[in-house]
Amino acid sequence: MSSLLEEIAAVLKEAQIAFREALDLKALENARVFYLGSKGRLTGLSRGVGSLPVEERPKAGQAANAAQAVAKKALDEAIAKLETAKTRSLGLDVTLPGRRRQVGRDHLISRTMSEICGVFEKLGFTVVEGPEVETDYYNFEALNFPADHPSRDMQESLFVGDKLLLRTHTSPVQIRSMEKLKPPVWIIAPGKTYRRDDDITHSPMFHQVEGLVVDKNVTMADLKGVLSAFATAFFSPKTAIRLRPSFFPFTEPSAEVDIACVLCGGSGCRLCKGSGWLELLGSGMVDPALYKFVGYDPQEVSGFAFGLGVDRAAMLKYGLANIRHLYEGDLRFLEQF
Ligand code: FA5
Repeated sequence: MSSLLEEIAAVLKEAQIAFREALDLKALENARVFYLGSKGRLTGLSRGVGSLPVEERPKAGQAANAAQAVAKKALDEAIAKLETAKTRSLGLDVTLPGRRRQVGRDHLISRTMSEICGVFEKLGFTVVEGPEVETDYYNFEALNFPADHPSRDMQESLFVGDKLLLRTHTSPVQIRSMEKLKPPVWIIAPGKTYRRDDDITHSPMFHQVEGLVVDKNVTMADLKGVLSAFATAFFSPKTAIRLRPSFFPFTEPSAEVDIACVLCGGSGCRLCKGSGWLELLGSGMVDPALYKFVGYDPQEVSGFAFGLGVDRAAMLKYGLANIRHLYEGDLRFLEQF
């Protein structure tokens, strides 16, 4: 038996040295398999206890178990030591350049959209949404467009099927909202819109924010008050607006709304072509003809609506010369905002 005990002691010593001196985790794993694996040397010696005479087994068994425990402890210490060294060596290279984290941000259009919606939400409007693929009924018919209106032409609007098109404005959401809600209605509807347009101030895909108020005793003064509050909050406290007579099939009377030129403040410059004003949006009092499509009583309620070009608002506020900058995905441009 003494020879087995001596052998256990010797192999344990060897194992401790091997573990301590292993240069990396791979070498350490090889040493573990060699001494403590199922066919390892210390494991083998422990099994050898079974072949001793019965009376010798307890002592030898104890010694074998103790040796395995000591070896296991030495192994754990060696693993911890190598892992600490590995982490340290990773963290210690002070010559490596720092890694700059890419921080994302909202695209200028998303930001402008949130700013616009934020102002109207403060004025008591609720944000709603409508589909971008729209039926002829919601995009034109229920908005009182005559059958021969040029924008109903295949050449003007982007049709995707029979009487199905990419909405040309956010105004269909007026009808969809009135169908769902009972007055008072105070909603805004932001979203993408599509037209066969393409020049430096017009894009085939652009964004609008629709506004609709239907309530008791609503007048054009309310329309002007709300849009004036918007212009001062969104552009600058001094920004004036003016209403110019216009025509839309779904509002009567209708008005284009201009803001005082953001560059010259109204005195006239190249941007406003000397007029002192810049066109911002279309608006008007809801034509009572629409109420018959949604079951409202025109004797009971009145309202106003407006449709604001988000891209245009961004161009005016941030001084952009070409609408295409918004859609080219050039970070050198986008990162400025
Ligand atoms: C309309 O779309 C009406 N639905 C607005 C409206 C709503 C009137 C409610 C009355 C009541 P208009 O076609 O003028 O109107 O477009 C509104 C705004 O969208 C324009 O002032 C302009 O800022 C923007 N816009 C129009 N076409 C484009 C385009 N291709 N690219 C970028 N912006 C555009």
